[in-house]
Amino acid sequence: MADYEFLSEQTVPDYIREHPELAAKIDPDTLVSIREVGDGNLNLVFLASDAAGRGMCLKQALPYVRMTGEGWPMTPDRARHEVDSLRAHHALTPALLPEVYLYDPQRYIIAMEDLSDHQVWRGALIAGERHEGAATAMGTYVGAVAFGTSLFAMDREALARAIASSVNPQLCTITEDLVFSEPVSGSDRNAWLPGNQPDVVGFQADDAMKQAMGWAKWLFMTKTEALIHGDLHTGSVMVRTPHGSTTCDSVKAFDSEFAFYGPLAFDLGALFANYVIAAARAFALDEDARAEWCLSLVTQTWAGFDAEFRRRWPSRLDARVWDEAFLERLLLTWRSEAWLFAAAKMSRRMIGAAKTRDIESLPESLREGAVRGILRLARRMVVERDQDSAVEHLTSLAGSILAETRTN
Ligand code: SR1
Ligand code: MG
Repeated sequence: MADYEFLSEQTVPDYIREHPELAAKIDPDTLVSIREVGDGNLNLVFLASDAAGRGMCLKQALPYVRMTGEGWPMTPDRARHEVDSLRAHHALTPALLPEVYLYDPQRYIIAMEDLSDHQVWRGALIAGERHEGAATAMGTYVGAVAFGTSLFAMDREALARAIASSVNPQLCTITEDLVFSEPVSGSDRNAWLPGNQPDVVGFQADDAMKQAMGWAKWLFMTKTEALIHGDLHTGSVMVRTPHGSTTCDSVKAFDSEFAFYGPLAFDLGALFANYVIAAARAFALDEDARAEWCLSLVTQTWAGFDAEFRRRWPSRLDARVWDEAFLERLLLTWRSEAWLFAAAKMSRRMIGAAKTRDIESLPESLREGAVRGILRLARRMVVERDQDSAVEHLTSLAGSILAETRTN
């Protein structure tokens, strides 16, 4: 039994009324719409709008995983990790995150900017839309976080306190199990199409893949580099374009309840993996030009990241030891680790729990080839990153494998 009250569409007006800082943003007496729109795996999400057209989002963490129900308890304190990271990241790149209005630690509710004039990027990608600028913006976001929440920018005491309060073991355990351990070693939560049985058997028998996932999990559990988002897939990004345009005028990362001080390249790898998944869908549908465009997002994100990190680099603390040669070596390390994390993130979505709609909404006959291609690509990536981790190499490898393995 939870010891706090869950929000409902009926109680949202009173909740706003009871909090003057919210009632100043939206009129609880003239609400014209209140909808529960949570479509993620974990939380309740309400969108409210008033007669003057003002909106607000109220997100509440449940004490269990919504995807499975009460049988999988999960700390609602994850909302604190989300709000702390949203605030820290917003301070670094205000345009790329929603504004937080209030955090209620008794009921684990975050009140924040309404983004209902945006779309979830994954949905837009599935619909075949283009949102130019979104991938670069996400690279900028990760670059700002990489620098601004790290030892390059933070006072030693403040950094230690930030690391301590970011420790998020329950959410990290989900990632450690679902992303790194279970796909390659087996779990009751895994599932795949009968036609992909040989692909999964090959994947799980691949010693290089197993070694790579062990390494990736170790990095994830030991590298305390920056306050990463922790779940930066295309369903954690909102995009908006002006009417008639395909160029974004707003891009926002959200849903950072998995945030903790972890390996920076995990966020890059999550983005890369989800671009590959979007490309696999497009190849499966014989939309080759679109698939190549999806793969070009990898290059755009890396370029945005690289540019933003380099832009901030001159203001680093202790340039005595962190010189230009260090910078180049660091960027190469992150690029190679991003390949590794991308391989983990793309294969978990094919084998493990919590799959992606990009692939699941394909007819089974097409899904089989898309899954085969992604698993084959992941196996190649964990090996090839040691030879050449250029992003162009990743996109050309992905293009040839995904085009070759598609089915019809
Ligand atoms: C039990 S949560 C399953 C997945 O949903 C989240 O979005 C994360 O990706 C997590 O692994
Ligand atoms: Mg999420």
